[in-house]
Parts: sequence; C-alpha cells; structure tokens
Amino acid sequence: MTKRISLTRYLVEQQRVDGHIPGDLRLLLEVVARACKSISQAVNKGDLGGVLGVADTENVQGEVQKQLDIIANEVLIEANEWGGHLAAMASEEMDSIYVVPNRFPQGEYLLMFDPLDGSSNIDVNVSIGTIFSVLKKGNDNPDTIEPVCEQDFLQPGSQQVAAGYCVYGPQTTLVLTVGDGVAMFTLDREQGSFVLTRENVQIPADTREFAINMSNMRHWDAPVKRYVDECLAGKDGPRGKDFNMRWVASMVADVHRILTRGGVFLYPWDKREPDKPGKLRLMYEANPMSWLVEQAGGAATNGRQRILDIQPTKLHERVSVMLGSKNEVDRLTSYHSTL
Ligand code: FBP
Ligand code: AFP
Repeated sequence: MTKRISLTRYLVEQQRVDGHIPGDLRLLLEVVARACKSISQAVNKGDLGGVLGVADTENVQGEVQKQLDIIANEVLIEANEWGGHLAAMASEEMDSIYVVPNRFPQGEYLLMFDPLDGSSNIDVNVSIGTIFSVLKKGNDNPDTIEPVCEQDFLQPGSQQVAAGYCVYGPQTTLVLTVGDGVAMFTLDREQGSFVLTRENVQIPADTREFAINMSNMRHWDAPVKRYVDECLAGKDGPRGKDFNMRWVASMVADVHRILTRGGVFLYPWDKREPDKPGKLRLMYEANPMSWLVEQAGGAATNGRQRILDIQPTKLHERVSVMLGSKNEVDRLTSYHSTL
C-alpha cells in the first residue's frame, strides 16, 4: 500500500534520501504545485467566480483564448517568477519566452507549461489540466553566462529534469516524474496539500482501448487508418479482440486514463494541414507526457521516431503523437515503417 505522505515530504525524500533532485528543483516543483492548487480553485468556482467564457484574445497559434487560459497563465508566472529557481518560462499561451525580471534573482531552470489544456472542456465542466516540463539552462559556467534566450529552450525532451501535469476532474491529481518513475498525488482540500496516492505507476504493455478523434478519420495517413480499422474490426479482425474507444478532448484527461488503466492515445499528422507535423505542441504537451509515459513503462513516438529524441527547432513546434501501452505504440510505429 502507498505511504500517505505529502508532496513536500516526497520531494524532500527524493532530494535527501535518493539524491535524485537538487534543492532548487524541489522548491521549484513545490511552487508549481501551489500554482496548480490556485488554478484548481478557480476551475472549481466556475461561473461563481466569473471565470468562464472566452476572453476575446488569441494565442500565438491563433486559437481563441478562454478567460481561464489567461488566468492560469498569470497564476503560473506570478507564482514562479520570484523564487530564484528559474531563468525563464515559456507557455503555450505566450508568443515568446518570459525572462524572470531583473528585480528577482535568476536561477538555472527553465519552466514550460500549457496552463490549461483542454480549453474546449472548461465551460462544459469536463476534466482539464495543467501540463509542465522543466529543463536546465545549458550554460552553467558563471564566467561566460549569457542572457537566457529562446535557443536555451530548444532541447530534446530527453533532457527534461522534471515533468508532470495536474488534472482538474472529479479529483484534482498531480502526476509527476523526476526520472524515478511516476507518482500521483491527490489534492486533499481540507488539508490544502497534495498527498501521495499512487507510486511506481505502470502502464500495461497490452490494451483493448484506444483514444483518437474519429471525426478526423478521412484525413488520416494510411498507417493510422490501418491501425484503427483493425481495432474496429474487433474479435473477427486481425487483432482477434474487441476494442473500446475513449476521447475526452483533453490530453491531460486521456493520458491520465492511460496511466491509470492502460490504452493508447493518438493525435496523428493528418492531411488537413499537410505542412504541419501535427496538432499538439512538442514542448508543452508531447515531451512532458511522453516522459511520464516512458517512466511508467509505456512508449511514445511520432510514428517514426521516439518523441523524446526530437530536436526542437522552435518554441511552439508541433508534433504527431502516439503514446501509451508499449505493444500498441510499437505496432503503430512498425505500420509507419512498412506503409
Ligand atoms: P457507467 O456509469 O457505468 O460508466 O456508464 C455510463 C454510461 O451509461 C453513460 O454515462 C455514457 O454515455 C455511456 O455509459 C458510455 O458508454 P460506452 O462505455 O459504451 O462508451
Ligand atoms: P485546447 O487546450 O486548445 O482545447 O486543446 C486541447 C488539445 O490540444 C489536447 O489536449 C486534446 O487531446 C486535443 O487538443 C483535442 O483536439 P480535438 O478538438 O481535435 O479533438
């Protein structure tokens, strides 16, 4: 049975007992968790807090922002800018990086986030979440310190030092990896703290459940179509078993289900936008989720390459995503090399 300890104690043990994380990273993760608690409160208030609806602004990808997108972005920036652990932040909701202002000490970490993933679900009261990823700024030599710039963020996902998400659903759950497996913490609202409720999370290698937006079927590439057609064929098809389908339209909620009971999630490249590699964002969505999934024994590729090995060329880069139960992702990847 999982020891019911607080997130704070878990992180202290990761630092002190296991030596996995430096003190600065521990404090940074505590601040991110605190910001998630504030966002959770705002999400819970909904209409009572006057936070629902659109904000009449667009983000850098031309998507209409919801009020809660903007509120969550501000909460994360305000919570994290003064602590001294960060050099800069980048967000799905901001055009360029946010350098920690001179009035605060500069740290060595870079924080990336999608402040409120699944925005289309906000007003309809369906699970949404915050996704985050932490990198270390490359240049550590104090004699040659350069001001932080966008280039510092362009590291492959394999360089992440922490990644996680917080899902705001029937429960608020923070899911975290610092490279030592995946742990889940449930928000105890009475105590006001995140409590460890699952550790060493493992995704089963096989599954009977897939997640994809089926309305895009006519736009898919042949390998994805083949994979889903075979799942839909059920017991009498080549897979010899029936499959179930789930699609929340919040990556956080779909990945949370996969970490909880297995499954495979696809948001593949499709013919609607042939010049874009996919819809999801590499740095704010795909990298943190891929690391969590790999840490839980699953796999994550873009159909051809391990997502964590992709060298980003720009901050808001997009990517095709296939992640979850290992044998299914391996199958999908093999279909891409044969078709
Ligand atoms: P449960 O309460 O047993 O989960 O059933 C839920 C439900 O009756 C509906 O809320 C939902 O629309 C439907 O089942 C989902 O069915 P399916 O599993 O076939 O997608
Ligand atoms: P938003 O945060 O803009 O709603 O996007 C959510 C998301 O990037 C991801 O969380 C979902 O898996 C995916 O979009 C849903 O996309 P569809 O609307 O095409 O189903």
